[in-house]
Amino acid sequence: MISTIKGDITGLDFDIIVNAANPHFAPGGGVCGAIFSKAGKELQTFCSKLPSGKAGDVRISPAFDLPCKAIIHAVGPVYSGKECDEEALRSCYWNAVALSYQYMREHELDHLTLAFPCISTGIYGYPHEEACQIALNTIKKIRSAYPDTKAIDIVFVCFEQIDYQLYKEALQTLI
Ligand code: AR6
Repeated sequence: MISTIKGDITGLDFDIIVNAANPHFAPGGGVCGAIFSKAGKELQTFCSKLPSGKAGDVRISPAFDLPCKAIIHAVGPVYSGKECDEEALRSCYWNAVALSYQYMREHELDHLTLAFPCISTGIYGYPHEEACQIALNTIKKIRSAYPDTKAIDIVFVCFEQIDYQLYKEALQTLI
């Protein structure tokens, strides 16, 4: 299932929540700031040992004090209007689902819950509507290329009304 809710991703007791991260996997503002402050110092210690990445890359960490089980840190692109932005944003969603699927297999789960924020649409400035279309098209593509990934229930957690409205409308046409 693919759905959307409005709210704060840090409160969810999902298997995995996704962080809109920076290339150093360091604490920051926005959803990243909320995740690091609620997960506790141990998350910062863990993430400081991760190799730095580039836009589109993902890493996984434990959730420490958060109610979910793990966090996937996805490095969104800083919006520049170039074609590479779209490719990088697509990679965030594709790689996060692929890594979640790997986690599901490793933990011998037959089902997994995964929550995404609207990556890059805050501090990184990606236009909301384009970002929403890229996110949903990517999820659609990976589910059709790898049908086993349909065992992952995906929820887009929108902090802002504009995103919630966009996802609600786009999901109606997608389904
Ligand atoms: N739960 C869900 N979504 C949230 C929350 C929350 N608690 N808080 C904010 N959002 P942003 P980016 C939404 O700025 O644009 C950080 O400093 C927010 O409304 O968090 O990818 C990182 O370290 C927006 O829709 O991430 C990076 O340096 C969405 O999350 C940089 O910001 C993404 O906004 C990443 O920028």
